[in-house]
This record gives sequence, structure tokens and C-alpha cells, in this order.
Amino acid sequence: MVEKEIGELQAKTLAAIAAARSTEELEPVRVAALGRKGTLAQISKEMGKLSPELRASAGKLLNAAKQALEEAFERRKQEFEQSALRARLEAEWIDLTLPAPGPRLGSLHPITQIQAEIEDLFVSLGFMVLDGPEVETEYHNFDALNMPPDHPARDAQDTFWLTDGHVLRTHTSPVQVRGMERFQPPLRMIAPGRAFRNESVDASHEHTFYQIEGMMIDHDVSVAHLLYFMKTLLAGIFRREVTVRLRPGFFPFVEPGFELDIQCLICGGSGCPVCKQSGWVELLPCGLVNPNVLRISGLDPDRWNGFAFGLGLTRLVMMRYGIDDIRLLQSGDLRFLQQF
Ligand code: FA5
Repeated sequence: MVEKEIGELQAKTLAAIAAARSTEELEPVRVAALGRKGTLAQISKEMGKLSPELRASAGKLLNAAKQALEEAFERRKQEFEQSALRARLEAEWIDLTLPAPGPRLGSLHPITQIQAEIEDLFVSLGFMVLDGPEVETEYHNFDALNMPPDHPARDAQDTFWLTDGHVLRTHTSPVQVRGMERFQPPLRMIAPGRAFRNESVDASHEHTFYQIEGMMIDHDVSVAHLLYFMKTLLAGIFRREVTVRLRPGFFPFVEPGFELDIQCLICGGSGCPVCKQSGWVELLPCGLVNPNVLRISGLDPDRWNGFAFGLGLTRLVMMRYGIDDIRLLQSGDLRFLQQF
């Protein structure tokens, strides 16, 4: 009777082991058969009631069944572990013999590239390249450029003032003053760099943008000289015919002053957000240096005169590459930067 029971239990459990599809399914089968309160334990308990001879033979059978089942569980468990390992190896397989991808090459920012082109061009024309501080004195940013504290032209440049009275320079023009302080005329200099204004940012206005200042001081410098250098600059950068217009412009540090605009290359002049629908982009304010500016920096305006310009480098880069939103340039977005 007990022997039959053991035989049936063994067959049933082996079938359940074979049918289990995971370790999780296997565990309840094992507990039901081999657990402390499992079927084998129960049969073992009942065997106490048997006669000693029957008990001995049934005991042997029970041990053999227990061993066979334990082995079957272990085998099945290993099968599951093996196939899990195989699946993982398959999924995480790496071909170590493939060549390494190599370092990713960066490139110069488009503003840096055009700045370098303009520097090369002006160096070839006998200009030196100067640098100046971004945190400026009020004197260099305004007063020495013929903009005393009560001058309304100060309002045109929304200024970041520091608590100690310094300013984040609103233009690169203070480097004109520093150039005159440091070098004697004749003087040919350009000064590329960042300028800062408390602007409400839009497609063509940034709070931080690049300008390139230019100044030439010599004897008998005229508007004709100024225009020659401006045209050489634009031809060098655009390498094609661009339509320009010259109109009067007011800056206290030049007299006469001009705004040199170029026809918008984003829309071809028909109007877009970059040119504020006007078809023209302000790029190159310029003029002949105001005698007062020379005087403030200790030069005799009867002996020396000159021209100055303040190129909007960031806008020039937008025109050169057809970039329709200034904010892209400082976004740090690699999808944008990788195009250059
Ligand atoms: C000036 O900053 C004068 N210092 C330029 C100058 C120099 C005139 C020498 C005469 C002699 P303006 O504020 O217009 O001028 O700015 C010059 C150029 O900088 C503009 O034509 C424009 O291209 C660029 N610019 C000005 N504000 C911004 C801005 N918020 N974002 C991007 N570019 C700007």
C-alpha cells in the first residue's frame, strides 16, 4: 500500500518537475513533495504504524524516491540557470575584436572661426589685434568715449552695473581708449570680444554677444578710407556680392557717424524675424573718430584723426551661415554645433 503511494508520488512529482517552466514554478512543487510538511514527510510519519519488516523495505523505497526527486529538482534548476545565463550572454554580447571608435573630434565654434578669418584679414592690412577686460570701468566704457554720466546715449545700451561701479562692457569700444592709452599713433587696431547688455532676448538680440572693434588713427584719414576697409571686410567674409546701405547714425564717439546695414541674407530682403521684417540687418556702425575722444586720450586732434567701427560679429555669423535665431549660437546644442 505505502509502496504504491510512494511510486505514485514519485511519478506525479517527476511529471510536475518536467512541466515547470521556471525556478519560480519549480519551488512550490518541491515544497509540496519534499518540504517539512510535504507528502514524503507525511508518508514517513505514517510508516511508524507499519510492522518492522515492512517499515524497513518501505523506508528504503522512500529514501530512494527522496533522492531521485532531489536530484531531479537540482537538474531542472540547473537547466533553468543555464538557459538564463545563455540568454544573458546572448543579450550582452560584445565583440571585443571590433576596432575602437576613436576620440570624437570637436570643431571650432562658428563665431571663433569667423573671428579668426577677420583677424587674419586685418593683420594682413597692418592692424594689430588687442584684447580688453570684459569687466570695465565706467570711464573706459562711457566717459572716455564722449559719453559723460548725463549723456542720453548711455540709455541706448541697457547696462549691467556692478555694485562697485564697474560695468560689464556694453560694447568693445572701450578697447579703442585702451589702445590709444597704450600705443602712440599711427595706430591700426582691432579688438574682438564679448559685450553684454540687459536685453530682452529674441531671434536677433542676446544678452551676451560678440563685436569686433576697429580703429585706425593717422594723418588725413577720410570716410573713403573707412568705406574701403568696410568693403574689404565684407567681401572677405561673404565671398560674394552683398547689398549694403549707409545711413547716418549717431554715436557720441564718432562724427560723422554711420550705420552700415546689409540686406538680410536670411530672407533676401523680404522681411523675417531676424531683420525685424525690415529686410536690413544692422551690422557695422562706424564713423570718423570724434575729436573729443582723441583729446580725452591725450592725442592732438589737429595732428591726428581716424575712423572706428563696431562690427556685430554674432549677427555677421548669422548672415554668413543663414542662422535664423541668435539663441542657437550659445545654446550648447551639439546637433547645431556639429554642422560647423
Ligand atoms: C555700438 O555698440 C558701438 N560701440 C559701435 C560703434 C563702434 C560705432 C565704433 C561707431 C564706432 P551698437 O549698439 O549699434 O553700437 O552695436 C553694434 C552692433 O552690435 C550692432 O550693429 C549689432 O550688430 C550688434 N548688437 C548690438 N546689440 C546686440 C545684441 N543684443 N545681440 C546681438 N548683437 C547685438
